[in-house]
Order: sequence, then structure tokens, then C-alpha cells
Amino acid sequence: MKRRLVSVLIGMTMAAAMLSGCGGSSDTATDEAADDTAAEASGDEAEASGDLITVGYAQVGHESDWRTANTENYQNTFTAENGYELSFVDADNDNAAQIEAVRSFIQQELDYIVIAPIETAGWDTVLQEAEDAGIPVIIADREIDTTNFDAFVGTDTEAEGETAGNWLGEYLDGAEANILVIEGSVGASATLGRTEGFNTIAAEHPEWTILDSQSGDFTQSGGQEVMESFIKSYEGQFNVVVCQNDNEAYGAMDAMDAAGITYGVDGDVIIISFDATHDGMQYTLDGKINCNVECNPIQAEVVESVIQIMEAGEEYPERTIVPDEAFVAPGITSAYATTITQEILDGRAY
Ligand code: GYE
Repeated sequence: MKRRLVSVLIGMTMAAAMLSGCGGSSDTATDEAADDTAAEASGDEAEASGDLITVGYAQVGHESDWRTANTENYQNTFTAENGYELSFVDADNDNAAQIEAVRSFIQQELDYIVIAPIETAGWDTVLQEAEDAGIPVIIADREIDTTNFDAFVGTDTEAEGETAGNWLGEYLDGAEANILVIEGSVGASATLGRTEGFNTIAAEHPEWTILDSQSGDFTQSGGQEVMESFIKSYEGQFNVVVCQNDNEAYGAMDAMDAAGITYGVDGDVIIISFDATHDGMQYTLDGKINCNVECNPIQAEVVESVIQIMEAGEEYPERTIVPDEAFVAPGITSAYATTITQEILDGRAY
């Protein structure tokens, strides 16, 4: 199998097509309906003749709204109509269970294996087994610390962390920051990347102090628990809370509401979140979250296009970065982020 040793940042046109869920902007509704019928018919034929491409997806779990959007995106992309049979495993944030899921995909001799790795570590052995079995592996969403796989498709979480830091620097304009960080799951590349990116910018600001940084496991209940304990330890001492995903931000807001702490554009505490999923964007539009750095969960179409190139035996991109942008609440203008409007929220696919 040939490989192209380059990184690819997919173009905005492709991203726009992915986000709107349609393959070509010039298609009329009638053309699309005809295309759909044709695709369904060929899917039926492929299904009947056993020609479907079998793909195993070892998903992290169901910890967040981002994850739900990502799962739905895979289930809607790898369909029989599109020529695929998808084996989907939700590993429920259990690293060992996820590795076992991959092992079972190998035993089933699936055509392709896609993994959204819970943690960066621990992949070497099972990936070697996949390679020995001749099954191509695409690492999706999160990164790992070995290189024995075929392609990566995901977002640049370190850049997301830097964007958050750059926005905060711009917003505070030299004012002091006492920061609490609610991190994502321990050992996940999304956590490591966002932390590192934000810390790089924090290091440029002697007027900032990171008071504490604890994992909220990318869940709402985790975010709430961590925020409750932060409030006990640091009440009255902090003015910034960085939540490494939207669900943690919802939990943190609940904890601050219960303690009578105000936040957002009219409050005492600045909230930064990541993901920019639908509800997170609504909170940003409402001025409760000051800045929300997007992480695009709509990645299955990109994975599918890599598989199609592999199927054709052509050179495929080894690394595809799905682009993100950042959003700020109404009333804030930024060089690093777009000021959110109702129209932007209404136009989003997740
Ligand atoms: O930010 C979080 C999810 O890996 C980028 O995982 C993903 C992260 C996402 O649980 O909400």
C-alpha cells in the first residue's frame, strides 16, 4: 500500500461540505434524491453479494455531547447504503476493553479498523497484531504515542489550547488572572494537547497564576465535582475557569450557581470551554461561556475518504487535521475567535 508522507489540513470547502452534510454545492435537491436512491440500490446489491467493506470502530465511550455527535456521524456515514458494514464498540472509557475490541476486530478479519484511543499509551502490541494480520488501522480523534498505524484523522488539540490562551491574553489585556483548570480524562491526547497549548501561552504571562488543575473526566458530573472542591479551596481567589470540554463547563456552572458565584460576560468569573457543541454554543450565545474553542466531531467522512483512497490502492494522506475555529460571546470581539450569533448557532450541524 502506498503512502503519502505529508500532513493535510483539509480545505475549508471540504469542511463546509462535511458540516452541511452534503457532498457538492452545485447539487440540486432532485439530484441529491436521485443520488441517494442510486446509492441505496448499489448498497443493497453490495449487501446481498457480501461486498460491503467491513469497518470496526472502537469508540472511547459516551462521556460527552461531543462523543455522541461523533458516534452518530460514524453511524450515519458507514452505512450499507454507502457500501459499509460498521462494527461499533463503545469502550466506556475502559482502556483494556478498547484494546480487546480491537483484538476482536482482528479476529473477525474486518477490512479496516478505526480507533479513537482513550489514552495515548498501550497501543504497540495490538497494533502490531493488526499489522501482522494485514488490516489497515486509522487512528481517529485522539493521538497515540506509537507510530505503527496507517493514518491519523483528528483535530489539533494543542492549537486549541493555544487559541484559548491567546484569547484570554487579548481579553484581559495585561490584567491579573487566577486560573482554575478542569482537565479532561487523564492520559487522553485531547487533555494533554489542550493543557500543553494553554500552558505555553500562560508561560508568556507573568501576571497569570494557575491555582490548580484537576481532571473532570470530560463529564458533566466530573466537572461539577471538581468545581465544588475548587470552590471549597479557592473561593474568592479565582477569576478564570478553563473547562476542557463543554460538559465539564455545564457541571462547573451548576457548582458556581449553587455557591452564588457569577460567571460569563456579566459575571465575576471568565469561563473558557472547548468543543463548541450545540448546547455549549447556546451558553456562549447567552453570555455564560465567554469563549468556546471548537473541536469538530464530524470526522467520519474524512476517515471514509481515506478508506476509499486505500481501497483504490492510491497514495493517501497519512495525517489529516480537521479544522476548528473559536467563538466568543456577543459583545466580545477577538482576533482569535468569531463573535457568535443566533445565525451561526442555527447553521451548525452538531
Ligand atoms: O473534547 C471531549 C470528548 O477527544 C477531542 O473527547 C475529544 C474529546 C472532546 O469526550 O468532549
